[in-house]
Order: sequence, then structure tokens, then C-alpha cells
Amino acid sequence: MIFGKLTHYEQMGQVVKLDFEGRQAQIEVVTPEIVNVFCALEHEGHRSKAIEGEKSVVCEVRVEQRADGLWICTPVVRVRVCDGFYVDFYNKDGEPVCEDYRGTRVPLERVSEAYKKLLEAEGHEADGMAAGGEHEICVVKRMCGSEHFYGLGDKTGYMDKRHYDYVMWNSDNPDPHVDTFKALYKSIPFFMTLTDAAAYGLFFDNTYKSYFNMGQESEDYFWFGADRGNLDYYYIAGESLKDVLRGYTYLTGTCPLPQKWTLGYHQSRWGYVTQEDVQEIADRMREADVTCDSVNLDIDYMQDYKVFTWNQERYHNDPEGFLEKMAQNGFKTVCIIDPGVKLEEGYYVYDEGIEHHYFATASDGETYVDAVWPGDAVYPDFGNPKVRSWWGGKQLFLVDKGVRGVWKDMNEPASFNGPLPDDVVFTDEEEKANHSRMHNVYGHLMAKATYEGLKKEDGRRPFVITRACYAGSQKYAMVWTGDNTSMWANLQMAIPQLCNLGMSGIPFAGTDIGGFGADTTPELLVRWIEVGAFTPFCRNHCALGSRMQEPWQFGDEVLDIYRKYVKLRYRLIPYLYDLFFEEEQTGTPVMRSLVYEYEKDETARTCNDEFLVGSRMLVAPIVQQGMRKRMVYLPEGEWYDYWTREKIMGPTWLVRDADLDVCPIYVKAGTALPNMPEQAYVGEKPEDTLYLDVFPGEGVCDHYLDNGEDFAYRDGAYHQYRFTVKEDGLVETQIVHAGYEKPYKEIIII
Ligand code: MIG
Repeated sequence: MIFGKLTHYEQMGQVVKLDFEGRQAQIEVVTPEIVNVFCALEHEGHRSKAIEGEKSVVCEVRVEQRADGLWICTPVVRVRVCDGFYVDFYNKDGEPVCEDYRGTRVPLERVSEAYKKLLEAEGHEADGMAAGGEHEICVVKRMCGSEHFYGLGDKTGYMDKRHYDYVMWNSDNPDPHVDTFKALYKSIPFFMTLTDAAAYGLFFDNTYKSYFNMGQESEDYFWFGADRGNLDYYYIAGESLKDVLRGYTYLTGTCPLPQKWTLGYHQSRWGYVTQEDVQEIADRMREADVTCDSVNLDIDYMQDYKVFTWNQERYHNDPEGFLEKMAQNGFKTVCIIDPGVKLEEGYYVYDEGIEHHYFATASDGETYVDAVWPGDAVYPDFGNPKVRSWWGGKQLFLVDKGVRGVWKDMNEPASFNGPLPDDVVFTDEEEKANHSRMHNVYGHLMAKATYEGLKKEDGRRPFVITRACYAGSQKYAMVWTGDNTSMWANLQMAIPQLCNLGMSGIPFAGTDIGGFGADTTPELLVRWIEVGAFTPFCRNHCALGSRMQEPWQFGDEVLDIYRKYVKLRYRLIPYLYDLFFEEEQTGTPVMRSLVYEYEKDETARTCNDEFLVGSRMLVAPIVQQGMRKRMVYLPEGEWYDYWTREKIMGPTWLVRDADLDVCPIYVKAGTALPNMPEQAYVGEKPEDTLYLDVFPGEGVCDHYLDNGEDFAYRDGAYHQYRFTVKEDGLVETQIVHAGYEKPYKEIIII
């Protein structure tokens, strides 16, 4: 990618066209805070899958050629473009924030070819140790030394991504997820950098396999790159991480407010085969008095794993009747749909797709066939808008049966033969594109098709769960982190993984509680629900063949503790729902890393075993086998121990006892936590009473209420309450917005 000298420039509104000796490029000011750096190496224009609709905000852009480069200034950001298309970003005071690195890269030295052969002979993988190498497109940024990196989607490892390297390539790797993984199911090529002086975000909007080296190669720089596609990235300025994330979600969208029941507890397992199996689970949930809103149906409800069919025999020819019976008992059914369509003449989904050329083809133009659950299968070409609306329409099959949510699996896309070959042909809106371009957005486009179809066919806020996704998928789906393993390391990892998803614009996320693969233990299951009760999505799920892990599988002590935390979650659903409302407006995550709220706090910056729910509740769970007490860090401010109501001044470290039934929780002084009265599932009883759990101190808490189901709130059909808490624990209530026809009849202060 040789640019050479900058020979000419032209300002066209907020776009500055740049002629270099070797290539043309451009800088575009999207908003005063957001600047796009672009060079059309593959195709003209952006074709973003993540950014939809017009995002440009009119603002003043001043361009000036100076001796040290071409300066492009917004009211907030100053950009300097130099020969070679080096691009530097400064704040409005002219202080450097994010500069291109001018030195020579020093790739890490790896073993010689000869030694590689030896390593391979011994059975080691000598390649793939580095996500590095030379890339056609590569942006190298200088490091000042105090960098911390957050975001990058669902990567394994810890909160701070500094010193690690990753790959963006949606991957279904059956091995236990550990720190050394370079990629998992999702590709979110966005991260935020925090230094002692500044915060900023970089979003590399390139759907090909891409690489992120966060100072693993060197202390002097970090880099990201790809071999194909355009050079196309966004610099997002902000006063804080919050501002930056707001900028990123302004570009790529926020997650729409979900239906309230989806915040309840979900019970799942791959292996509930028959109607009787599902019924038994539902009955036992109620018998055991573990609050529950949904049983999720895995692949066995289908006929021969054929999507949009129902196994009539297993459901006595009346799945509708069964789902209706479940619904009367408060259970909303969510069921899985994979992308792979069984190759079988006479099967309507296959026949329709073949007739209209809706499936991906091999390079020779023949329908591409691979193997997945139903055996030989073909892949819907979700890059084609017609395929998306066809697939969207298929949701009617499910909606008609009473299904309330759709769970998208295997959409990396995965196959039984590993990833699809690069040259499989898909559509990218109106032109053909190969798999290497469409791979990372396949799940995203499938989620979009599903969301739009459900919205049309059902009308309620669509509940779509997806395993694979790309930047911007939060507009269409929530996520789970795929096939984790019942091991302590994966419980520990759940915290940074979900917090980083939140800092990547994906706030609605959860892990398989108890672990998916391998056998859980009573202690692990207990500690996992003590975390999962506070994560945005709360579902216990596990693999066929692994030990059963429903709450009652390990005796009364485990069941009692499990129930206690699920009930606590339900009490807090109004609080969680408030956070989702806030998230839709601002992009601020529900589950937050400590650094997100306390970015100047050095301890918060690398905290991996505590998290915040909103800004007012801090959870410091036990995530170590055998541990019965732990060190807890509380950032600045006044906190209360949720259980003992003891008041503690932060910042401080303390030792908290935590027997098996204790998950340490702290609440900020000045909080009125909205609590839901006890019920077996969301909506069992009318929502006419609210309890306020008050933690005295000065504070203002907003609380949101609507019908929890449809889009009427967008036309103002909601109530918003403001609770002003005082030092003495008194609370003043105001109604800030009154639009919901069934506001609370009573607000009771505990
Ligand atoms: O690889 O549908 O991640 O949640 O239970 C097996 C069966 C395919 C993978 C999903 C998992 C699900 C399983 N699926």
C-alpha cells in the first residue's frame, strides 16, 4: 500500500479528497467527534454492514496546508495528514491523542523453518502462534506507554487487551475457550484506548479476516490490519470512555429495549427431546419454586433437524396446543434455528430456496453443499435482501405456533467440515462476493433478517439470540458466548468477556450458566448462578451428554442457593429494565466493567473479578473453587454492603466472608433500587406495586415503566419516575413522563 507524497487535496463539504502520488484517499468528518479515514482499495464507498442510514452531522471543518502537514479541524478534533497517508489525531488543544507510528515495525522473531519442521514432527503447531505478519492494509499507531485497551467483542482473556493479539474471524472451535484463543464466534473490530491523558475509539469497518495486535509485538506501537477490503476506519473522540462508546453506538446503533420477560430466567439444555421432557422441566421449575420465564428448545424439536419444521410425533401432532399450555403457565418458548437447510427435494424450505436461487453457490455456480445437523445442507445467502425477506417471512411458521423468541446458532457459518472455503459465492446486496468477505457478517445478516421478520409477523419487540455477529448486530439480536466449558476458568472469564462485549456496543449478553461442555459441579453451578443472576442474559444451558445441571440436580443446599439468586434477579428486573432503557438512549452498557465508571482509578482499569450492574450496584462474586472469603475493591464514594447494610467508604480494599450462599454485593449510597414483588414469572401478577429498596445518601434515580412488550413506548406510552434520595433515607417521587395507561398504584419504601 504505497501512498507517497500528498500532491493535491480538495475539500468537498466535510469530505477532504486526497491525492497521493500512488493512490487516492479521503478523510471525512462525520460528526465533530467522529472522523473516517478511507482508501478504496477494493471498492468505492463504504458498504458498511454495521453503520446504516445517514450519520453525518453538519459541522464546521477547517482545512489548512501547513509545513508539517495538511490539517483538518473540527470543533473537537484536529487531524493531521502527512505524506505516506500518515494520519494523526489531536484534541482541540492540540495535544496528541492518537498518532500513526513512523518507525519500522519489528515483528516478533519466531523459530526458523528448520525448527518449525521439528516442532511439527513432535506434534506442536508451529504456525498460528502469532496473529501477526505483514498485511496489505495495516494501520500502526504509536503507544505512549499508559495504554489500556477495551472492547474487541467476545474475545477470551482479561479486561485489558494490552499485550495480546487477536483475529477477527467468526469461529466455532469446540476446544475449551482459554486465553490463548485468537478468535471466537463474533467479530467486533472496535476497541477503546484509555491512556492517562485521553480516551478514544477506533472502529476498523472491514469484514474480511482482520488482525489486532494490541502492543503484543512491541511496547512502541499497536496495529490492526487485513489483507483485503478497504482501508476504512473511524476515529472516535470523547472526554471519557462513556463518550467514546456513545459515539460508537451513535454510528452502529444501540440495542433496542427488550421485552421484559426476556430478562427473566431461562432454562435450557441440548437434550430436552420430547414434549414430555419440556413439560417436566417446566413443572419442576414451578415445583422447586425457581422463578422462570422460558424453556429454550434446542435442535430436537425439529423434524430431522430441518429448519421451520416441527417434530409432530414428539409433540403429539399439536405443538401449538403444547406451547399454549406452556404459555398459560407463564413459559415463553424460544427455539433454535440454524442456517443450514437440509438438502432434500420436497422439503419446502429447500425447494423454495432452490427455485429462487437463494442459496450460496460454489465457484462453479452450483449450489454449495456442506454438512451440518440435518446431513447435507445448503446455506441461505443472507447478503441478498430478497433472501433476508424470505427468511424473515419464515418466522411466521414459528410465531403461528406461539414461539416467542428465536435462537440463532451455527451462523459463523459453521459446518461439520470446519469453515467454508473462501471461494463460496454469496451476494453482497447487489453484487457477488466471496465467503472471505461475507463470513464475518453472515450471522449479522441472518440476525437482521430474523429481527425484521419477527417484527413484521409478531409485532412485539423481537427476541433474537445469536452466536455469531459483527459490529452493529446489537440492533437486531442479543448474544450468548457460545460453547463454554464447565470449568472455573470459564466462570472467571465470563466477567471480562461480558464487560468487553458491553464496551463493544453489545449490552445484552450472557454465558451458559453452569458451563456448556463437560460436567459441572455443585459448587461451580452455585458460583455461576451467583454471577449469572446479574448478567444481562440469564440462561442455564448445557451440552448433550454432559451431566444434567438444572437447579435441582445437586440436592437441596444447591437448590436453595440457586433459588435465592434467581429470586434476587427477579426482584431486580425493574432495575435491569431501567438500565436497558438507558442503554437504548445512550449506548451505555447494562453490565459494566469498573473502569467504565471509574476510568481514572488504576485498580479499576485492570479489575477482572468484579463488575457493576448499572452505575449503582457492584458485584464481587467468588469465582475460585473452594474460596470462602475474598478481597473486594470498592472505588471512590459511599457504598453499602447489600446484605448487612454496613456503610463503607471507598476507595478501599476489604475482606468479605462469602460462604457458598453469599455473593458479595454493594450498592452506592443515594440509591433507590426498584424491586418487583415476588411472582413466578414476569407478568404473573399485574405490575401495580413497586418496592423501593433505599440506600440513604444523596442521589437521583430514574425509573422506567411501560407495557414491557411492544413498541408503544416509542410513541410515548411509558411512565418515567424520578426518585430523589436524601441523607436520611427519605425519597421524593416525581413523575417526569406520564404516558403509560397502567402506572403503579402504589410505591412502597422498604
Ligand atoms: O455444536 O444445537 O452453541 O448452544 O446446544 C452443537 C446444539 C450445536 C451449538 C450451540 C449450543 C447448542 C448446540 N449447538
